[in-house]
Amino acid sequence: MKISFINPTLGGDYSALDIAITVLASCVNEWSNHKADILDFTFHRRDWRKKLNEHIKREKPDFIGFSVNSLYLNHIKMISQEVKRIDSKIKIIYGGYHASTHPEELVELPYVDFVFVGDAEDSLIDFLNKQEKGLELDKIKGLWYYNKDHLISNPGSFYSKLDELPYLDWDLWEHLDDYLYFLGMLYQIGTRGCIYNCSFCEAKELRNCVLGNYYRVMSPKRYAEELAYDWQKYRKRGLRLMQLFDQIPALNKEWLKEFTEEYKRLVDPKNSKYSIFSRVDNLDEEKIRMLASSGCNMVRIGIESGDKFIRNKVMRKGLPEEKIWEVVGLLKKYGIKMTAYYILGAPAESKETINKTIEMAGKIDAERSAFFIFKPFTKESEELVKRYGGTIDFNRANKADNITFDAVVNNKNLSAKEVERYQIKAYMKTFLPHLRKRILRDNFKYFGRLFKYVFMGIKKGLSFKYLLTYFHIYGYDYIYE
Ligand code: B12
Repeated sequence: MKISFINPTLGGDYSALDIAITVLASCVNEWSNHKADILDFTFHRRDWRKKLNEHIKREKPDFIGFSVNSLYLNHIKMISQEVKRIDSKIKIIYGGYHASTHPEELVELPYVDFVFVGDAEDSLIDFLNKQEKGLELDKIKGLWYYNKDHLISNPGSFYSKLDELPYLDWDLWEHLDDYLYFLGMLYQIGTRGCIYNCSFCEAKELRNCVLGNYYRVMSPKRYAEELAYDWQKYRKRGLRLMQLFDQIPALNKEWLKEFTEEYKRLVDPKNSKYSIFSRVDNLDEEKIRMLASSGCNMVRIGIESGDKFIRNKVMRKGLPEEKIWEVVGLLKKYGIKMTAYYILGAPAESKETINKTIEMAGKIDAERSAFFIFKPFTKESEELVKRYGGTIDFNRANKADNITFDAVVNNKNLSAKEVERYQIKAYMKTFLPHLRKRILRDNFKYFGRLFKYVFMGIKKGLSFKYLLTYFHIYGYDYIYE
């Protein structure tokens, strides 16, 4: 059997190098006789229908799979209908976050044949085997579908044998060299899930929709080995940084100690930089010293809001302010750069609270400050918007396909439009000083690099808005420095 996974990034966000479909395709190709490939629309936003048609004619997939993120659902629906228009015999499979939390919604869509709830490393291969042999599908883990008029809805589970996973086969991505040029990084994840309950994050709801332990870890040795393998394989092709997507990699000190020591043993930390996510309350001086000595040059931290009530009550992040300042100081002391993430326009947000966030961001003065816009894609978020007297502008919400731009909530004392204005104010306050420093230091070199990066990007069909943003977030640091 042949399955093609589609990366439906028609909105222009070329940072969406999807790990989920890469894991699944790598498992199908490594663990079975079936064949899996990846069809990526990131560099084909204008000719995706032609690209899709050619792919179907050439590769003749039996199935087309999508990793359904709530914000990509409209793109995925449009592409799915085009697949059926080209060849109605192709079966369409949905999986991923929105599929696991909203299977009842997606299984009703006329062009969707199968929905998988939960992880699918092994259940997808079971599905392909049974399809090939024409066997009953009704016992397959996490599978939802209509058997004639009878709805089959099997509970899904989390995959736990992470050490046994094949290495991610990034060569499945046709435009990998373009990603390495425009981003300079590859993604990896050696743990799955999270133990925290932030109200704006889908993690909590996913944990309630899927069976098994949500938080799982790969052995530090196995994880470090795969990273070393990626460095050896992709360094010459422009790899500059391993961007790790583990949500809480620094939670366990013993795990972190073994991981950083193994990583140092396998690669030269001076030219094998990596970046991690972390919560401030998962970090202390000893952990930061381990990270600094093993090549970690960037820690990406969710501060979320400068207002204590919004940060700890509404968002339920639970971060004491003094811990934020302690970690900011320690990262500076050990020369690790910081990306600070903030969310603007959350439930209960007002002019006072959003200004507190901008004030705090100015004081933290992270190397990079990213001001995302609140999107109520969790059921709890929708309730919180209402509870604090806000409303969701569904016209805006239906068009929004990212967390980087575009506000969709009108709070009692702050409209969606005002949130977008404050986002500009926030970047002016935090980004301009860094830009000024960069231009004064690099002068014409800065403009030369900017022009080349954006010109190349436009030529490759990328969006000007994202090119300008990502040049300063990823491009400049990872490609030129
Ligand atoms: C890593 C990550 C990314 C990576 C990789 C995406 C990925 N899915 O792996 C990148 C940087 C590309 C990314 C981008 C975005 N992300 Co993100 N991301 C995460 C993160 C931190 C971890 C996800 C993870 O564990 N991935 C590892 C893979 C292996 O696990 P998985 O995705 O669960 O996939 C398994 C199953 O779901 C299933 N499965 C998945 N897809 C499919 C497809 C088929 C056909 C089948 C059968 C099964 C199946 O099998 C997979 C293997 O077990 C989560 C946060 C969190 N708490 O989880 C947010 C999260 C998934 N992201 C989120 C968002 C909003 C985005 C963006 C829209 C942000 C933006 N740029 O605007 C984009 C969308 C890109 C996209 N293609 O989906 C939201 C999604 C919420 C929702 N309701 O959809 C989350 C939950 C964070 C949050 N705040 O809530 N993200």
